[in-house]
Amino acid sequence: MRLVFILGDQLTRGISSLDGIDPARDVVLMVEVAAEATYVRHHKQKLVLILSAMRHFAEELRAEGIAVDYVRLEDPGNAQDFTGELARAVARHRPEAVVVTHPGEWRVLQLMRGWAEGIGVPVEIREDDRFLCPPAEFARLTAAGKTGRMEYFYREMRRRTGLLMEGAKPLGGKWNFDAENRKALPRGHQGPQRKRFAPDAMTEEVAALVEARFPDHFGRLDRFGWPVTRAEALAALDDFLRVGLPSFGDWQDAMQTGEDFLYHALIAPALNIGLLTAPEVAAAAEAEYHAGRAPLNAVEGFIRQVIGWREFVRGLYWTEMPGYAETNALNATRPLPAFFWTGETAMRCLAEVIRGTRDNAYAHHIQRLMVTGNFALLAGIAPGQIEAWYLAVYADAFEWVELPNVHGMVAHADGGRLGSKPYAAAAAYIGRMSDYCRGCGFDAKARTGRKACPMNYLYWNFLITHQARFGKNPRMALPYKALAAMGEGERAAITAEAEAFFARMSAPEAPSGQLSLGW
Ligand code: DLZ
Repeated sequence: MRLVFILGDQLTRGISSLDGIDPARDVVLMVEVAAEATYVRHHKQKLVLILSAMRHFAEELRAEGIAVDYVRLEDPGNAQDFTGELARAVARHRPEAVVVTHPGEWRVLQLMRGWAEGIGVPVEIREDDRFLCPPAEFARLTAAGKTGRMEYFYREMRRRTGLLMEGAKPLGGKWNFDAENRKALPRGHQGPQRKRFAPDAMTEEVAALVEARFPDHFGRLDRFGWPVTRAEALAALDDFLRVGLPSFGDWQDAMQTGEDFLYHALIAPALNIGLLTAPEVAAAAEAEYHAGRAPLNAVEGFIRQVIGWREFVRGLYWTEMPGYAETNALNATRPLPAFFWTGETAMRCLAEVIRGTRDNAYAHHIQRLMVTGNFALLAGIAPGQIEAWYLAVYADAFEWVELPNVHGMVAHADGGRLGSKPYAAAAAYIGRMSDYCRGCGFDAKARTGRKACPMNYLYWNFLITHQARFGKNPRMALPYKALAAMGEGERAAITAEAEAFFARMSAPEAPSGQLSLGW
C-alpha cells in the first residue's frame, strides 16, 4: 500500500498526490501538528480555518470510501511535527511508498527531501499541478527577455489560457485596464453585505481547541466567517461574482473606515488551501464578462491577480529560494514596533488596518501594501520581521505567496527583482484613497512639526536615505525633483524628525498610542 500524505493547504480533490489512489489498499494521512501553528504564531482565525477545513476534507474523502488516518492535535502520542507524525504513520501502516505533492514552502520541501533517508521509505514528491506555470517553465519563460517582469509574464499566461483573448489579441484592445481601477469611494459609501459562513459544530470544536491551545496568538475568533468546505468556497466565489466583481475594478484600491471587505474577492484563503482552483475562478470571472454582468476593467484586473501576479510570485519564490529570503537591499534593520500587534497607534490608518487584520485575519491588497507595508518600508523595519508578521496574521498567507509580496513588493529587499521601484508613499496617497486621515490627530498636509503625519517625514527621509539607489530611477523622477526643490533647512528638519521618531519607536515604552509620542 501507499501512504498519501496531504498537508493543510492541499485540500483539493484533484491534488496530484491523490492521482491513481487505490481505495482498496492505499491510506491518506493527515496530521494536525503544533509545529505548523507556532513556527510563526498564526492568527487564531487562520488556525481555525486550516484545522477545520482539514477535518471537513478528511470527512469528504471518507464519504468516498477512501481510508483516512487523521491525527488530531490533542491525540495522545502526537509528535507535533510533520516528520515525527509521518514516522509514526509509517510504523503503523508499513507502506511501500509515501506519496506527497510538492509543498508551498521551502522549509517543508527540505523536510520532505530528508524523509526517504530519515524514515527509511521511498518518498515520491509530485508536482503541484494546481498552478498554471510549473517552476521550471517559469524559469525558462522569465529568462527570455521581457517576460522577467510580471506584466509580460501575465500576457504569456493570457495567451496560454486563452482568457480574455480575441484570437492573438487581448479583448478590448488592451492587456491591462488598471488606469480605470484607482477610484476613491464617494464619502460615506457603504459597501455591500458580504457572505460569511457561520461556524458549524466541527468548526466550533476547532475554535474551542485553538482558544485553549493558542490563547496568546493574535486575533479575534468571534468574527470567524471563512468558508471551510468546497461547497462553502463555491458559495463565497458566487457571492463575489454577483456582489463584488461588477465594482471590484473601480474601487479595488479604495479604503474606508469600518468597511473591511468592500468589493474584494475574499476567496484567497479558500484558494490557497485548495478549496478552489485558479483556473475555475478565472474562468468564472471571464464568464461574468461575457454574460454582460461585469465590466472588462474589473474582470481583467481580477484575472490578472489570479493568472498573472499569483503565478508570477510563486514562480519567483521557487526559482529564487533559498537565497531570496536572505537579501536586504535597503539594509533595513529596525525591529517591528509592538503596535503591529496591539493596534495602539495614533496613526489612524495603521490603527484601522491593524484592527481589521485582528478582527478578520484579512486586509485587502492596498491596505497591506500602502498602509502597513508602506510604514514598514519607510521605517526601515527588518524584512524578516515584516515577513513573519504578514505570514502570521493573514488567513491566506503561505510562504510561496507571502514572501515575494512582502520581501520584494513591500520591503524592496530584493533590490528590484519583483518591482522596479519601491512602493513608498506619503500621507497624500492614503488621504486620497481613504477616509483614514479625517479625524486623525496628525496633519496629513504637514511635512514637519509636532503634528506632521509621520508618513510624510518618513517618506522624505526614505528618499534622502536612498538617493544613491533611487535618485536616477525614471519612475521616481517626480519625487526626487520635489526633493531637489526643498531647502537645506527643510531637509535637515525631515532627517531630524525621522531620527527622533525612530528613537521613540525603539524605546521600550513605545506602544502607548499617544499623540505626543508622535506616532
Ligand atoms: C498553516 C498550517 C497549520 C497552522 N497547521 C497545519 C497542520 O496542523 N497540518 C498540516 O498539514 N498543515 C498545517 N498548516 C499548513 C502547512 O503549514 C503548510 O502545508 C506548509 O507550510 C506548506 O505550505
